[in-house]
Amino acid sequence: MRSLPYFCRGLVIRGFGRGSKDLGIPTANFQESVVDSLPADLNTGIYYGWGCVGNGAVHKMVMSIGWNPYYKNTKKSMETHLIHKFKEDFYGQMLSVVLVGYIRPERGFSSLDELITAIRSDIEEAQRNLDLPEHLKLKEDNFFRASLSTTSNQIMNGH
Ligand code: ADP
Ligand code: RBF
Ligand code: MG
Repeated sequence: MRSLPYFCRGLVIRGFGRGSKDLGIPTANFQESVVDSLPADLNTGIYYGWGCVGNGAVHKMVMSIGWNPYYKNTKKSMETHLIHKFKEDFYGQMLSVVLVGYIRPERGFSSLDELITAIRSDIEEAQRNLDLPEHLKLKEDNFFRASLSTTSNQIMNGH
């Protein structure tokens, strides 16, 4: 996909409150302006990449972009699951991510169990792919170290 790798950052807002966290798969939802800024050629679907909260460590992540057909959302969202156990929630904080690879389109499922099984397999695929040297180097990208006091646009123009 032409737009990859795609760098973006924005604030974490409250999501749909469906208890993804209770399922063991919390997803940090991006503020609307981040969703609205997506390039037109970046398809909806499931991606993997790297992400960090504030100035914290960079972790592997999986992201769902779109309307969650299983729930038939009317609002497009970008939901990031960081593959790391956090001690606390980070609503209102700055989340920085780079989308590195595409896994699959979003789809509907006939049960919540099937959705969770699919997400677990996405996580495994992300774990494996991100260990490849060409993907590991993005973890060290200056994007994750740039001062957060600079506006995100100024930073992203560097890419
Ligand atoms: P919501 O519907 O508000 O998005 P979730 O159940 O999806 O609620 O939980 C998401 C929240 O959980 C995030 O906004 C973040 O504050 C917190 N969180 C804790 N650990 C993680 C993680 N590993 N990945 C993403 N979010 C996490
Ligand atoms: N929602 C869907 O409706 N269809 C999907 O194929 C789908 N895939 C997902 C893959 C990943 C890696 C993640 C993190 C979320 C996905 N979601 C999908 C979104 C999911 O429905 C949402 O996070 C729910 O809140 C989980 O209960
Ligand atoms: Mg969420």
